[in-house]
Amino acid sequence: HYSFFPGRPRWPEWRRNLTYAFDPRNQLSDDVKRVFVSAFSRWSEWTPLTFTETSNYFTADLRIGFYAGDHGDGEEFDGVLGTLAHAFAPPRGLLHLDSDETWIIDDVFASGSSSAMDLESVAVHEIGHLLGLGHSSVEDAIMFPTISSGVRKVELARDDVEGIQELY
Ligand code: TQI
Ligand code: ZN
Ligand code: ZN
Repeated sequence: HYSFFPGRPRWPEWRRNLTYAFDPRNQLSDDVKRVFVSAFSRWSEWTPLTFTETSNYFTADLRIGFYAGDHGDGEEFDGVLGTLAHAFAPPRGLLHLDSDETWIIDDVFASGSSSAMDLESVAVHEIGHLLGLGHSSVEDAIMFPTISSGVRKVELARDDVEGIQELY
């Protein structure tokens, strides 16, 4: 079953058209940006929320970046595997990914590394946190707190949909 963060934080009614931006220092490819378009659309399909990319990183509601090790928010990354990414509950809007991971952006590269992680799978999970979902005890749920390397799990389960619809 789904859960929320303590105090049930969520984006308020007047902030339902959310903007997102990528840290300009990362110089991300269009392929990476397309993964996020897809990941966001999986949540907007079931909620009144919309997600639009903006080039202004500083004014965006949601800020996405790839960093290694200690990157200044007190939650440091740990190299390959272990922590892959983290996101903060509303209204902070930060989604960080560990740049030391081998990220699978495109199925073509999926067989390359035994520790590669599917970027969209992790992005869909972290966006759930950005919107206010905690972890779920349902194994098929996107918000279940385990994923294996190389596995692609991007479809919201009924449990994820019920959780997000209770919040929005
Ligand atoms: N990062 C953890 C996560 O996103 C960070 C975390 C731990 C956390 N406890 C939390 C975030 C409580 C919010 C609330 O769950 S992770 C998975 C999963 C991670 C884990 O790198 O371990 C995914 C990132 F669910 F598969 F285990 C993405 Cl999909
Ligand atoms: Zn961080
Ligand atoms: Zn999580």
